[in-house]
Amino acid sequence: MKLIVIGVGQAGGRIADSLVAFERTQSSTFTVGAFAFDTTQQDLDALTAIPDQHRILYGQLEVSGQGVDGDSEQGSKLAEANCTELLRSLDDVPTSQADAILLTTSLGGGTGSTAVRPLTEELRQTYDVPIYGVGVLPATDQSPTAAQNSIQSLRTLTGVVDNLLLFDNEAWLTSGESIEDAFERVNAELVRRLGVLFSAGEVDASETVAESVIDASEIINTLHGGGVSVLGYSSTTVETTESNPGLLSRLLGRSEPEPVDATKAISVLETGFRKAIHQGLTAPCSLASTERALAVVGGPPAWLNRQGVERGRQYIESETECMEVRGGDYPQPDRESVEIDILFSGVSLDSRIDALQNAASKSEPVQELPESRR
Ligand SMILES: Nc1nc2c(ncn2[C@@H]2O[C@H](COP(=O)(O)OP(=O)(O)OP(=O)(O)O)[C@@H](O)[C@H]2O)c(=O)[nH]1
Ligand SMILES: [Mg+2]
Repeated sequence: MKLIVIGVGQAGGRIADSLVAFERTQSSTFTVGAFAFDTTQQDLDALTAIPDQHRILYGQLEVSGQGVDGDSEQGSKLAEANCTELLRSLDDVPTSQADAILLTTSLGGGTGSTAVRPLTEELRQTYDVPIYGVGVLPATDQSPTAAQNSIQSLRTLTGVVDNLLLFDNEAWLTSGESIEDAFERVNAELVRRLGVLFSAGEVDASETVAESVIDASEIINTLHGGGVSVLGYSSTTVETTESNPGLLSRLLGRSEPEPVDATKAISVLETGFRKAIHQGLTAPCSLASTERALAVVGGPPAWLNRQGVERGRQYIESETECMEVRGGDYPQPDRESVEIDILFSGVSLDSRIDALQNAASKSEPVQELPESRR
């Protein structure tokens, strides 16, 4: 699936930047352009993968490149005033190739979380592809302002973007780690899940033995219907041995992988699906509320056993009670692990919203999130 990726604010910019860096490790490309918009100069300067000319500072007259420090009112004003100009920068990439636009941001800051709505509204004037958000929830005890901003932006953004993929810092940050190390680690976790999903749709089917390759429309159909989504993931190292090449293979200059014992492959896949569902979610949620799901099974082709993949799909159905579960392969002949990446779309997040609402109430009151958006 080809994407235009726009990271807004510090967390958003870093996630977009890491996604571009991840793409460079894959055999297929899935971005047609990547951008970072921010009110903080230092945070734009710290990015490494997004080209300089696509890192754009705004609001410098008002905040001198220092950011809005969580002030959502100011963030919102700056975004409203600058979004048309910011989006002009998209003119130098082949936007017509994009299947969707991805806006990444934290939900607890003042810049990114308030820019997504005006950017989305402006983008809709020109593009008719779906616009997805990736939003990072703050740790509960981080600050009442972050909690308040996140409740507010969740409420706004779920009604604005076509789907909001959530990542919850509370579930991923651990104590004893410097905050910079922690962010780098958790961003890598999020980006791996996003990257596998989007690059799986870009494998060239003619070059692989994949029986079912995912295309952009399947990702779009899974995300269709709005609401919030989470991603589950697991990775299992597997043996990859190459047999002595036969005559044809030698003539063609390639060696064939040795067949993998079916029972072993099925077992790896079954365990992988279980882990992806129960240990690897980007945000805790009630899986029983899943409306649609999509599983990508990546790894050396010999390990992508049909029966194992089908059992995994059935397992998702039984855990989510969702009957709309799509699946596809992501053959990666050079890898030594089997990766399972599952998108759960239309989930509800009850207990996290309650915790953030409690934390937010320690400062000024915010409007409650309507039941339908929980
Ligand atoms: N997962 C993750 N969270 C981050 C990262 N950087 C900041 N955060 C979290 O994001 C929230 C703060 O949002 P930022 O993205 O820093 O804010 P901003 O959009 O730049 O807005 P201002 O700084 O207020 O102008 C807090 O909850 C942080 O813990 C990151 O790289 N990864
Ligand atoms: Mg910032």
